[in-house]
Amino acid sequence: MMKPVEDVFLVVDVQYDFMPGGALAVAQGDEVVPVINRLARAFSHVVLTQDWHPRSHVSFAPNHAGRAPFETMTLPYGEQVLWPVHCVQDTDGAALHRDLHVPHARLVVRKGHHEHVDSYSAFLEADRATPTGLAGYLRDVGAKRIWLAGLATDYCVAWSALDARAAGFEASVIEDACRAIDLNGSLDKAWKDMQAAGIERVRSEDILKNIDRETT
Ligand code: VGL
Ligand code: ZN
Repeated sequence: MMKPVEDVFLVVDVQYDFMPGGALAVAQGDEVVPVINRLARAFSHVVLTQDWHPRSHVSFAPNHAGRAPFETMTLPYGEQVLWPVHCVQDTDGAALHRDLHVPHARLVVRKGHHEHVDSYSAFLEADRATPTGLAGYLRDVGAKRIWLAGLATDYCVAWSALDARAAGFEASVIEDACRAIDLNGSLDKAWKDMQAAGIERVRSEDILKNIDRETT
């Protein structure tokens, strides 16, 4: 058997709807793309995620009469932010950015596909009970530390990092390879929660200083 690769780079939701001009635009979201491309060359094992909702998805504000985007609503599994319609399955907005170049990515995890449950996390849906299968996959391949980047820092990246820790992995978030939505203090809260969970906060140069010399 091949020696397991213990470090896995998890690239979260680098999709057009989260880019400037997209349906749920994250400010400067496009700036993560070249940083992630450089980082990806430092990792032999890369996993991508894609937010991937049916048009009838419970997280979409227009699917609730009288509700507006960015309001919150109580659902059977808890509080849910209502978002603009975004990342609808098989639409251009759900596609990965064409300048994302990670040819060696092994797995794309699509999440948020259940009509009645959202999933910020790449590991566990918002009911906090339904697994995506990613934890099992990562355990199976011998992963120990998950390095995270992408969009958005305070939602899908943070929830994925917290769930990586909860599943028993070490986790490091590469802050300059992420951008945030920052809704009602969500970014501050996300960093506090991540710090409390023992998630490491790093910068891309700390990873790249050892590698770029060899690969560029
Ligand atoms: C995300 C809100 C709704 C994200 C996805 O990728 O952070 N945020 N769906
Ligand atoms: Zn979504």
